[in-house]
Amino acid sequence: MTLEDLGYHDELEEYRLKNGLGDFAIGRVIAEHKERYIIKNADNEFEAEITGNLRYSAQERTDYPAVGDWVAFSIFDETKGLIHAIFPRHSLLERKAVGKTSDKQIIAANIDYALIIQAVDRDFNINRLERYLTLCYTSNVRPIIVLNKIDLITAQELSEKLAQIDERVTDVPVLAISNQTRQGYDGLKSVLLNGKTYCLLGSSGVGKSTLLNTLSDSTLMQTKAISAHSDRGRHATTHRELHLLESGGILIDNPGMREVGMADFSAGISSTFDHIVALSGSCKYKNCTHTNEPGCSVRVALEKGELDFSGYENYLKMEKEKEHFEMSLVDKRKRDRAFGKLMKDYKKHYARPKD
Ligand SMILES: Nc1nc2c(ncn2[C@@H]2O[C@H](COP(=O)(O)OP(=O)(O)OP(=O)(O)O)[C@@H](O)[C@H]2O)c(=O)[nH]1
Ligand SMILES: [Mg+2]
Ligand SMILES: [Zn+2]
Repeated sequence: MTLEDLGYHDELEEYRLKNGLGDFAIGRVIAEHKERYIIKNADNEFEAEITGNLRYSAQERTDYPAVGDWVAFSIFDETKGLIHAIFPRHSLLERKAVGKTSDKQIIAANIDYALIIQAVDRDFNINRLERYLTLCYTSNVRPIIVLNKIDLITAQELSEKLAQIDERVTDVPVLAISNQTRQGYDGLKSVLLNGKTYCLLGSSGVGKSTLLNTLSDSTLMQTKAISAHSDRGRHATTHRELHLLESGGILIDNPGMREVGMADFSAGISSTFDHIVALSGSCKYKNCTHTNEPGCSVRVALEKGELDFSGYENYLKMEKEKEHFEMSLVDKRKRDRAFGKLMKDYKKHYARPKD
């Protein structure tokens, strides 16, 4: 195994040399456990922390290493490490933290492709697919849709689902597989390229970890059967983990997502709904909301049946969330600024000058 198999490439090497990191070891973060990071390089795995300096200068979550990051580190005691620098990321998958209005959560860094996995039995949902697509487009990650557990439905049912996706989603590869029968595995393996990094996204129980295990022919990750009565609290995977497949390709397994929270989705929404954006160019009003304005081309297309109504509704819903998120960011900044001013005033009035 080489660093290149792990995804290392020329641009990273250039950065390393230009930034005086030549004396450090280079590796990739494959797991994180509460500010302790597991780093992998061609020789070994290391348990590492970040330097005090890095911690001191970190201002937000994105300044800390994430799974998928490339880092420069020093080695001690053979398998221990100290992280000195994080390499620039070519992509960062982030989502809104669950239950928080303006906080973001990092999913993984330096991802080339996301495998968006839905199980065809009860998880299948195109609105949610569109949310994942938007997440990918915003984060500079190429999406691939994977329908799993096709052993549970008939060929007829599968082709109906594929047709439904085709109605709403353009220009995204769609694969249909079964981890149980390995149907569709050849097609899947052909999209897994050596040195490229793939992030497994999807709800809990759709078979992400089973897919990783089956592809690697070993039990890398624990899996768990879904209880018949309730899906709540079953999460089999509780942390992110990066694995290198012997057949080529790097897979990052994730805990299932209960909701695909939106954060900064502006660029992503227009890519997911590019057909609506194209229509909106000929709306009468420039800031048309496509809801009740006269001369709205989107409404006209809907009335003519040229535009799928559920897709349109999903678009409006996500636009609304985006607005809401942006507002809460503005609020947060205002609060932060007010707090900053308070501290400044406090220091001015009460802090004594040093003598
Ligand atoms: N019938 C069928 N069952 C599958 C298939 N793939 C996975 N399963 C089953 O689905 C259940 C959940 O699989 P996991 O791999 O744990 O799901 P996961 O997406 O990793 O779930 P979390 O880790 O909780 O996010 C297990 O009982 C698997 O055996 C498949 O292709 N067909
Ligand atoms: Mg799992
Ligand atoms: Zn309009």
